[in-house]
Amino acid sequence: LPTATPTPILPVPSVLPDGPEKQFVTDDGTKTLWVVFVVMVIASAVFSALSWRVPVQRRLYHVITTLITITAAISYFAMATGHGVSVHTVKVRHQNDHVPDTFTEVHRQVFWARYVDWSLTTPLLLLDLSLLAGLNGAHILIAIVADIIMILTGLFAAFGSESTPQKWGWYAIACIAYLVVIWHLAVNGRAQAQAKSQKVSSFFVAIAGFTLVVWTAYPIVWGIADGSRKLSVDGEIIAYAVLDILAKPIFGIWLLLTHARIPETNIDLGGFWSYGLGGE
Ligand code: RET
Repeated sequence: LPTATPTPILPVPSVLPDGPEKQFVTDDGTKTLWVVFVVMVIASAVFSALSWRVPVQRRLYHVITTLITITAAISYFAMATGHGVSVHTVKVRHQNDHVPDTFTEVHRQVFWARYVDWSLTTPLLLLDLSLLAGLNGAHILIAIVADIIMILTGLFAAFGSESTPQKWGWYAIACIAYLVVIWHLAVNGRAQAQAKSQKVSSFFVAIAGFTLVVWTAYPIVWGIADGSRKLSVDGEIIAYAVLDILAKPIFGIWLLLTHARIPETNIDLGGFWSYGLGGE
């Protein structure tokens, strides 16, 4: 009689080989993305409502600022629903004291939708500030192009391979472009605002100073999160969430309310903006 040999039952390994470490968003990150989406929608509604109370001739800042929060709302909707993100394979360096450094492979999510958002909204924010200061067209153009270069090279840096000169090379180019932006605001913008009026000048110094502080935090967060991967994906989302709320809704409401109080902030638009309104 054939004897049935019992099939050996293999123990299930308690630790499954699950490949490289995963740095992915969790519930906290997703919740934060939804909260910021709602904040941006509310801000857009408030800014639109504020614009109805002023004649078209004085709505330029309202239009620009509302477009900024609408763009952010769209980008946050994408990220909260899992769009605008891709997985980047990176090598993380572990520094050892007495033996050579070792590397491990990590799969990390990079939310590229941010860079799409920033490439549209940071030029608009600069436009708000440039118009307030009364910068000329040449300076506005240079500041905006430098800003777009900053964001796009920042995107390339985010997808650059770790431990290559390429990644930090892109980062360095982005930082130089950022210095060009700062130069235009701090030097040219301030000089122009001073020429306009005392009130405009002190408001410009305050809001451009606020902008400078908030904006400078972005490359710092980037360096910790995307640069050296020391911040989790959730941590990165929360840090950018705080900065985005300061840089867009808070900046926006401050600009629009002050604009309503200081008539010298008005810009003579004429041309196509007032076309068909019969002049005023
Ligand atoms: C990057 C990385 C590369 C170096 C530099 C950066 C600067 C980013 C800035 C972003 C500002 C974003 C704002 C968003 C709007 O709400 C791209 C992070 C210099 C200044 C204001």
